[in-house]
Amino acid sequence: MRDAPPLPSSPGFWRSPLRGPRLTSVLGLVLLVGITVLFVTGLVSYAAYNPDLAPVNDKTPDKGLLGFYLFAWPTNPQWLYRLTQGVHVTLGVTLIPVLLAKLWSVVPRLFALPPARSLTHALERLSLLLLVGGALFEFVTGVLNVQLDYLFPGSFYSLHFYGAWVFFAAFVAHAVLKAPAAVRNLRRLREKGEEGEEFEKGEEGDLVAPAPDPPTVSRRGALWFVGGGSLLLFGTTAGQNFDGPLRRTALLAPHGGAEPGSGPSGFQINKTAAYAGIDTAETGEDAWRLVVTGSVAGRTETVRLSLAQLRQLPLHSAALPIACVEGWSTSDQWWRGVRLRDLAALVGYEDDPPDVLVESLQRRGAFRHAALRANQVADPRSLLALYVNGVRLTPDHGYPARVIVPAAPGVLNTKWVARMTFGRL
Ligand SMILES: Nc1nc2c(c(=O)[nH]1)N[C@H]1C(S)=C(S)[C@@H](COP(=O)(O)O)O[C@H]1N2
Ligand SMILES: [Mo]
Repeated sequence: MRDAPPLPSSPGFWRSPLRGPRLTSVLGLVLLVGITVLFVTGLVSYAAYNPDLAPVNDKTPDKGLLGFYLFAWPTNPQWLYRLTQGVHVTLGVTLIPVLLAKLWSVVPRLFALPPARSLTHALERLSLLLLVGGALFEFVTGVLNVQLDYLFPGSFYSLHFYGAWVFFAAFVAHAVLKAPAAVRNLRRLREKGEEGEEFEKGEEGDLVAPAPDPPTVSRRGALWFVGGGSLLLFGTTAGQNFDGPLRRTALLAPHGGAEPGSGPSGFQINKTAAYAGIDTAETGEDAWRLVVTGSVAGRTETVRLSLAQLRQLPLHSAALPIACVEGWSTSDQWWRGVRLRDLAALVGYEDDPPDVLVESLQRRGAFRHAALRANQVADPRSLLALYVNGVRLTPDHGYPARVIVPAAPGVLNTKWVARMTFGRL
């Protein structure tokens, strides 16, 4: 009589000769390093929004203690956010094949029976559920936000933020439990070679197929395959942080691959004026006014400036990039406009400019307003820009006036500015 076909819960069901301590340990250690970097750059990215400054900046107002680490985001070096967010998104995309391979390498355990042998075992499996579910959730929400920014519901930030903490708690527990064995496994394998090695319980020996199929690819070949996938993703993503021909290699980047046009205004545009619902009647020289308000020592002062009047103020230049949370960035552009601290001085803040709330003509959308911290206002390179690369701002880059601040995430660089309120946010 023939045996019944094995079920996924029986070890004989899994026949790939690739599974085992080596594959799982190598992939696990790559993820240990990579995901730690993702977590840190992710937290840093959130801090860069200055969420503790004002409700308009805070995308996860119920975070409570999870905001314990927030700090005042600096303005130096001016490429800071370009680096941290570029690393976050590029590395996240690059690690996708490694994550998938790692999950594949341990998939027999998903079906292991009995579901729980003891309370400890039950807890361990529960933490694995959070680990695997959390990892998939973070990668999927991250990729969706980068790729489908226009479609993603407003909750991306909170989903990705809370998901990161749930995942990371499980990840730390898992890494503490598994990393020593992973290192031991790799060391032992290097010393004694692959075959016939006995692995202790909990050291991934159970992943070795008891009745393996003949190999179709070596383990080294499989690792090259995963690495090649990562390299391909890296090569089609990283270019969105550079100019010229390199940018055109960013085939996977939603904006990066598109030709941003040429000439002085030929750099990445996130939301167009049409998308933001900006009415040209409101931005015309006659209609548009900048309303600047401040209140020093209980006295509120308001100044209204036409575009012509703004142009009469001292104009300054600064070479600064735009770096978006989606992971694309521009090289330094040559902005020219009025210093934010000079605008603060107009309404009474002679020396120490305070925080400011910047509001756009735009009526709907989460990015129509943003708050900037005093250190950002005080930086002499922080401008209300009227020109870029020697020409007037185009409507899509924020005509007649937009904010540009060194090292800040793109979202704080409000376009089509109409109103600035200094102090008392
Ligand atoms: N009013 C307004 N300002 C805005 C936005 C917006 O949607 N509305 N998008 C922000 C985001 S997310 C980025 S990355 C930058 C992009 O500026 P750019 O389109 O000139 O490259 O503008 C910022 N300023
Ligand atoms: Mo952005």
